[in-house]
Amino acid sequence: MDLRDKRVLVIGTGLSGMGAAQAFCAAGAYPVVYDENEKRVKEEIIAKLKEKVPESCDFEVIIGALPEEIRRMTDLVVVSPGVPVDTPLMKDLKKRGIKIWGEVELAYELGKGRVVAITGTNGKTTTTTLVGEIMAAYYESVYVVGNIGNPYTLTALEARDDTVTVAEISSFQLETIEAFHPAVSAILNITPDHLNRHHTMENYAAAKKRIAANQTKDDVCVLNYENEYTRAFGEECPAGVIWFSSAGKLENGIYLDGDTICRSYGTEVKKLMKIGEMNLVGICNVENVMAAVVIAESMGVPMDVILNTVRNFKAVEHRIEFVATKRGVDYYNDSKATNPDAAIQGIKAMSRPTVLIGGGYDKQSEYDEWIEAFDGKVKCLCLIGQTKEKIAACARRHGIDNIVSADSLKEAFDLCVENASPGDAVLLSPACASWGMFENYEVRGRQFKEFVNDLKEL
Ligand code: UMA
Repeated sequence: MDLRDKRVLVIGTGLSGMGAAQAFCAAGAYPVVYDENEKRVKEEIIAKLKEKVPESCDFEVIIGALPEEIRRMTDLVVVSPGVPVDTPLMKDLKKRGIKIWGEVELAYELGKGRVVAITGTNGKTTTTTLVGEIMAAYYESVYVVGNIGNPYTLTALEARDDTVTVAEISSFQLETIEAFHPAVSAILNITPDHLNRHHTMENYAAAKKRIAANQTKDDVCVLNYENEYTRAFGEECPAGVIWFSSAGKLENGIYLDGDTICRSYGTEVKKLMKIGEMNLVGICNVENVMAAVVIAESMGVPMDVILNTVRNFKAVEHRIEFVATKRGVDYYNDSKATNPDAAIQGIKAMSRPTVLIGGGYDKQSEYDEWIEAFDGKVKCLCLIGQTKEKIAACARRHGIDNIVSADSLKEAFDLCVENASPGDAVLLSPACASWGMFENYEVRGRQFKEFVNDLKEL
């Protein structure tokens, strides 16, 4: 689509919206940048954008209500992922027949080269980061973008025909794609999350599956054989499927056999590496590595380059990240565990008595499976945030009584210090989003790490 002189509307003034506005300016369009939240400061947004766009770009910023004349004059809307597609405003724009894209669709339209797109309830960030590192070890022009916190639109205009863009894509972003067509896609797993936004598991899974909607048999979709939703999707997936499994041998795919990762091509089986060669802990990370290996292989990277990068790869920040040992206690930051399934991986990775910080924003999740995964290891459960009572009630039903609660992360941290003894672990793995207490999970994780680093030895 030629965007020159088009009147476009960007909804949301967060990372995505600001990225989209910059891309529109660079493409010669006139963006109206809009945010429903009256607390956003118009002058600050204008100043921020002015720093980043050419002087000739004629943009406008609107906060609060969106005037009728803007709705009438708009040719295209680009919506941020955090904006639900069924709000009254979105319904009104749709009714008017205006084209609505997500920021990912806009970036794809503007970009060049091949795209790898990775989604899944958990493991997206680790897998995307690892795939990005593998690509960078072999190709010259590589961008790692998307839900990982680096808006795709910011690099799309710089992409060349030989560029590889590795994109972490969320279900929110997939709801608003149209022609987005990755050469290689992956769905790592689908477990309950974001049900307040998608309402049902079926809707959530349907959004995830859109990642392959424009793929053909010439493309590749990497899927988890051990997840009921992704296994079923293999039957209808329009791309050629490569499976991964941490639980059993596969005839054609990548799997864990004892402590060895193997790649099978029909009757030929190659032993790739022992899991002890990885610097990552937990079965979830074995799955992430297996997915990354076949994604990279499908993108034409030689296996020796792939395996060397895997051997050197360290855990990403906020994902079962070891912080420090203080007063004989090991501290781990798993702030990225924003849903119960991710938090299950966090507690499973602990091998000692653990004081666990949980709770946060209420996404209407159920916590039973997470609490069952405690497996006798959680000696004290310290709860924060909107969900603290719901989680406490659930924990009590599962026979856990040592529960304390706190009004802030600092208070929770101090309670952990009090309750932990030498030889224990303290784990921040909240099973909930951080919203309401923090801007995002990164801020929550960094604050936790600061408290750990500031803790004096006795
Ligand atoms: N807003 C409205 N109307 C609404 C809702 C929101 O105007 O109805 C405005 C808000 O006032 C705010 C802006 O929209 O100013 C925020 O937009 P956003 O929530 O889409 O946030 P961004 O800062 O643009 O960040 C988004 C992703 N956020 C979400 O999907 C919620 C970031 O993923 C992503 O890194 C970034 O784009 C760049 O691509 C974060 C996330 O939490 C990490 N993702 C979820 C997850 O991983 O579980 C999906």
